Amino acid sequence: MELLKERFKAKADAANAEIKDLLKEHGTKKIGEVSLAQVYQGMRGITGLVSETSLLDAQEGIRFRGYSIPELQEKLPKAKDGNEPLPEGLFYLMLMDELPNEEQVEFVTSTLQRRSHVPNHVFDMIDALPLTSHPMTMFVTGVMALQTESVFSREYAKGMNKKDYWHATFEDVLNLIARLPRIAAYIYRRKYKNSDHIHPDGMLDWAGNFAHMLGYESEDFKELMRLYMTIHADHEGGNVSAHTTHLVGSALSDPYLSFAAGMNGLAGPLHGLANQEVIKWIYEMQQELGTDLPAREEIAEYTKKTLAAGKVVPGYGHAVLRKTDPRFTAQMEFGKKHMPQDKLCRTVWNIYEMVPPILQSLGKIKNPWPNVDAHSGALLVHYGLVEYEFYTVLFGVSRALGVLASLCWDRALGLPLERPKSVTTKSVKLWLEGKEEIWD
Ligand code: HAX
Repeated sequence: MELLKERFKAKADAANAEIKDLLKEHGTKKIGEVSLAQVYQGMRGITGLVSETSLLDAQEGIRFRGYSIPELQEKLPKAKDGNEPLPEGLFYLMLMDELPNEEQVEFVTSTLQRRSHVPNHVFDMIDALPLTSHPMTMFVTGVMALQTESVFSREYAKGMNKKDYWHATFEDVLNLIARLPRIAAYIYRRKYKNSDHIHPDGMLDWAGNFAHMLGYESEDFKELMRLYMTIHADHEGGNVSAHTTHLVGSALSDPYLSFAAGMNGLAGPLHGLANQEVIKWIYEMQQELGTDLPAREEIAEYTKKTLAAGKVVPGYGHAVLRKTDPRFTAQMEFGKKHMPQDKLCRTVWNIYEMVPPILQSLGKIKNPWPNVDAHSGALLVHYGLVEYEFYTVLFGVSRALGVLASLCWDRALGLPLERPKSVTTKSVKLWLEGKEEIWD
């Protein structure tokens, strides 16, 4: 671990020097313009953040430190006899900006294993919530309870030198990532399996052990978890969960507080909760039509009905992407390989044929194509993980890898408190009338 930290510190020092020079020479260069519409419409397209771990291209999709998902599937180390990348390897890549070899990934796996103990009061806090609570509420509660373990907040209270922020953050980040699968699996077994909990298996990789603790032992499911945990990990800095984690972290809130805040954002239906909404929508369609394999025309009619009721079609559209999400494609390929006859997957593929032209015909939707959430639930249902309210927790465990690697960089680069300017409509009107210069 010390070796990993030393190498991270060396990289961070080099990056700091580079950014200092960059800003000295180019700091006054304009990176874009902001229109009034952007100010009112969710700041779409405004470049205003640095997030080192990944970059999203509207046409090509996500690249993690320059690598696309198919490239990661090819280049990242895999479990023995496995085909999917180990998410620990992606974490290493995002953190260290270099592809890990097998030994380096094994080191991350064993570091996480050693740090995975969850204190009892975390389980007590989760147990205090009614069983009817949403799994994301339980998840955030568990993370908040775990904040008692924060090295950052303890060291800060002692008067930590700002040069050491990165070091305390690094410790918290590894501890938190190590413990999240245990917390998530505890929630799943408590809510859906009569609190019949399963002990961790110290011989398994991070995602394989997570699958085991959830109660799914097949190799195929473990492979799905490795893929799932890899592709959901990061989507550059502006999405709600990443941005919130970064924003709250910018106040020097410790990684537990920052991540919990990000997870509250992931729990929204326009973001991570869309994965449960997709399966719920398909189940409701099946029920209404009385079939578990609706015909394409029936899907089209149901889609139009959903839109006419003033609802969104979950799993479709994106604030940045303008093509089919490569995370959707990766999951579709997994489905075609492992379960080509599965009726729910076939329905997802039929929806993919029928929905985009309908959304496009409305004329207002910028991206009619599926996002990551359009497919994930169908794969989980195939292996028996049918409790769709739990799906966003899986997303959250994966998202920790990206947003927490980013938080290490935030602290290592000394990124300051985030504080953009806001305006009131009254001040905008005065500005338009030339009576007030509100931006000076
Ligand atoms: N179904 C119906 N209407 C949709 C739509 C969809 N799937 N996607 C966009 N629209 C509507 C918007 O609601 C908006 O309508 P109004 O003008 O009446 O307000 C209009 O089309 C323009 O929206 P946009 O500019 O194309 O999209 P946004 O950047 O505003 O929103 C969203 C992006 C992802 C929030 C949006 O596409 C959506 O609500 N999709 C469904 C929910 C979903 O799948 N969310 C998950 C996104 C990926 C993710 O974060 N995963 O975690």
